[in-house]
Amino acid sequence: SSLRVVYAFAREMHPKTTDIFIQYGTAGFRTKANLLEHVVYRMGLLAVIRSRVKNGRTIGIMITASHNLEPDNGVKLIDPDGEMLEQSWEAIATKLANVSDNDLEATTAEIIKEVNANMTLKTSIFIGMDTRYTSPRLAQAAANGVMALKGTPKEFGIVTTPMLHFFVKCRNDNTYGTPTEEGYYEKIVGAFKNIRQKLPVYGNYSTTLYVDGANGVGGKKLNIIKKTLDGELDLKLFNLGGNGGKLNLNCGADFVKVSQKPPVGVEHVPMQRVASLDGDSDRIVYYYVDDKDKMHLLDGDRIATLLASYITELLTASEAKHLKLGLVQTAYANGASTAYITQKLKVPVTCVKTGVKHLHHAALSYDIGVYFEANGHGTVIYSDNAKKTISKIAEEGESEQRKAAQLLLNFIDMTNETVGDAISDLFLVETVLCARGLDAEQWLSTYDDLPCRQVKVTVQDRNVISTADAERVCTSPEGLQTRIDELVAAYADGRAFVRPSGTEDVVRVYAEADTQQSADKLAAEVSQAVY
Ligand code: NG1
Ligand code: ZN
Repeated sequence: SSLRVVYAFAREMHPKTTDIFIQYGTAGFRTKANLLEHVVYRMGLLAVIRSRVKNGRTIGIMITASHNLEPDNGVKLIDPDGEMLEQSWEAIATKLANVSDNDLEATTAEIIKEVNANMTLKTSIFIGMDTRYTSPRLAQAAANGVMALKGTPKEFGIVTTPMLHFFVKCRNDNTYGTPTEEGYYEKIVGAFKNIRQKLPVYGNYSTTLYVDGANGVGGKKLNIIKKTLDGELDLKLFNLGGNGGKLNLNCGADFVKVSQKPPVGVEHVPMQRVASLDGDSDRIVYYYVDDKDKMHLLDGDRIATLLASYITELLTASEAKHLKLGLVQTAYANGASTAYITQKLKVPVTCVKTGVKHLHHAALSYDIGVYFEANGHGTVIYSDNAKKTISKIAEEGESEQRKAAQLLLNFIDMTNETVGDAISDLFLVETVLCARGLDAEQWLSTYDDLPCRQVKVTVQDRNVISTADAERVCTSPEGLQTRIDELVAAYADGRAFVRPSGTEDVVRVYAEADTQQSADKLAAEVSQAVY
């Protein structure tokens, strides 16, 4: 059969050259780039099967290893509404990725039967990639996989991860926007410009924003956007990938957040706010360096609280207060942020397991759900009911109400609701800072973060650690939680937890306490207990 030819082709072109088991984790498959070609080819096959189970709706394949260093790469699938691949398919993906070349044909046939895919349906698969030098070759392997099962690949070349999520969503729901890079700029940057016309710059807000592009794709795209801005924002871009700058190396959102240090490659002007993106531009954190050379971090928790409080303000002004707004965090959220949100903002908070799919899912239970990981991955999602209500007020409300609702509509348009998006989040943050006339120092002063420390511990088998209660409690190995409790009890404002990473072969330890010294010490002690 023609499929025979397909599998012979796979063996020739994208052979499985390793026996190392690979798992579809929190962010798809991720490992050294040279171990991935057969995996990506097979994800091309799986994307077509997935699309045919979804009535031929478009599926996305993104080639990226996000904040990891250059030698790594990865692949993940995007479901029709622009969300992460449905969890039950992760096991299917893992199975397909690990079978031998000899078993590929039979396993593919088995999967097709199991999921009941109608293989006669026409299907288009969107493929995007980040800036890694190994990405083009992997994107080609994905396209070959798609064509092998008679799907049509559409390659977008180098795009941010959230752009590809946006394109997939638009392709399957044209009311959301146009599935092109221009369509993305038109919607998101267009809404930002629109809102700037309504909210003049005032107070301590300055339109100058420095950006650390992590030597990845996000900075390059902001460079395109910069040319279309007309004084609304004066972007000064650093780490754009030139001058020997290496992807994510000592720069980017993950480096800044975890090391609590400013990135290399950025000119530091005291008190100047800087936005730091990660390698595929789905994370963003802010920071500034003060006149004593001390860095102050404004992370995902800060962004979440800023956005939630502004949306609450607009909801009140538009008299749509009955819409329920809630915030979703993980155990990594700084305790001070959670206290501020619940006690000062009076916004309900849900805590879920690490991984965007869990946050997104929990956010769906609110009319308006703001979700952010402390590392800067997050967005806001609005229910149909919320959108309808706000649109109605924007048309029919009293003058003041109408104005607030119209701002809210612009705010919604500026948001990439499919997934956390550094570029979209950047425009959202800049809008709120401008609306409130804030500089970075004032933004920081809304509450004081508890000093914290995050470290990695390498153990023989990270999966011996199991957790419960949104990863805040360790259920095995026996005795570990008791030990952690004992250690924590010795510190004022102490809190600590451990969990196995879903993307690296390590156990992560997080600790916070009343001073940096204590947080560091507690993290070290808990690491010792894990070891
Ligand atoms: P793991 O490696 O499971 O901790 C990391 C991040 C997640 C998420 C994923 C996907 C932390 C502590 N963990 O997961 O939040 O962003 O990568 O990129 O930041
Ligand atoms: Zn990323």
